[in-house]
Amino acid sequence: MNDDILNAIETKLGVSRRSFLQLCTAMAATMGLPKGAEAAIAQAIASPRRPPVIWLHFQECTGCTETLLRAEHPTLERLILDIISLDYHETLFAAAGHQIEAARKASMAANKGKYLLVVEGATPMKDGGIYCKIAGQTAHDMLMECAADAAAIVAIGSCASWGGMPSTSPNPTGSTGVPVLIKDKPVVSIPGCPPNPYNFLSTVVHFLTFNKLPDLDAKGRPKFAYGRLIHENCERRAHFDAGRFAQEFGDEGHRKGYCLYKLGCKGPETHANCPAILFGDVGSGSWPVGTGHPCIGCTEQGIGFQKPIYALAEPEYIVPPASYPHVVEQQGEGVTFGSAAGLAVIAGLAAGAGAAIARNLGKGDRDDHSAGKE
Ligand code: FSX
Ligand code: SF4
Ligand code: F3S
Repeated sequence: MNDDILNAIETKLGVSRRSFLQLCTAMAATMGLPKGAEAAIAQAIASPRRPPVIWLHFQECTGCTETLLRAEHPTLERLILDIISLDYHETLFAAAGHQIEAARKASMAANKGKYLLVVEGATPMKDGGIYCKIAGQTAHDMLMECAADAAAIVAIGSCASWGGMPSTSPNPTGSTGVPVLIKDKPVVSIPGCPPNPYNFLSTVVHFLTFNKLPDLDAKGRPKFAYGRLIHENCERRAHFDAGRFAQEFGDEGHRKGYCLYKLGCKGPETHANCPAILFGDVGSGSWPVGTGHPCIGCTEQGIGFQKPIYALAEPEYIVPPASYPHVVEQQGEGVTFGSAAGLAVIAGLAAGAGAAIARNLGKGDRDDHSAGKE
């Protein structure tokens, strides 16, 4: 890669070229792209071309936006906000009222067929859609208006993907997701409540680099992020295979980090890369099961917000025994890793390398700089 591009990156993002190249390589690996794709990714990120983005907010808690912005080290949100041109976002814009609506219409008119539409939140359809209105327009009308000239649509979060929490039974406002309402445009869903920002970043980078969305599964989710079950990469999987389960919160098995299946963990029927890429900035990142809470299946339509926490998951291809051994003190005995579980964990860790690098990008460079000054 030529020096001009790398210099441009150092100036644009304030990260060292070595860290940046590591990130591009790891991102290409995470997305399962062929060798050489890292150069195309680096070039696309360095390019001054920034795709215009119109970001809508409907029925939601704004957690999707928050998860992008609340990294302790300004890396992910900086990468995202530097590679796109955010032309409309109710929460982040200083402007409001007529001014912000005029900005949205101006951007859409100037970028017909070129802008990316990001939708956060569910769309209520009952009673003419009156339960969510922006600037006097129903969410549904605004969605249709903005989708008409979009190049592609990203449904960010479970609410936009299928209705998520607002659509929980009895679904009083008739909430639903973007894929149900838009059939004539490419729509990618990035479910999760909130979704992992790294999956959003990778999807946007894929669009920026190749001008198309990544490969999707049957539910419209990027395969690179939702192709495996949580259960396949879970660090507690060896306990599952060995029949060691926490029986209730706070018991000995729970304190020892045993499998959370009997506490209602939906990892065996939920597809997502949470255990591989982790969330947040605490230590080197964490995730629900890592903190001792069972996965509630927030990325899986039909599971998250629908299947109660007390209901046991139905593993897709490993049926556990009907009764479970009690937790016993195992002095001197290590946990035996089933080879499939061991390999899956290793593969999962490799897939999460990009997120780990992204998480530490700003931090590492900042540490390097401060070390250099001493
Ligand atoms: Fe909240 Fe987003 Fe959940 Fe929904 O994330 S974190 S309720 S998926 O739309 O803001
Ligand atoms: Fe991990 Fe849950 Fe599977 Fe247990 S049931 S191994 S805690 S994903
Ligand atoms: Fe959601 Fe389960 Fe991941 S609850 S964040 S899919 S571990």
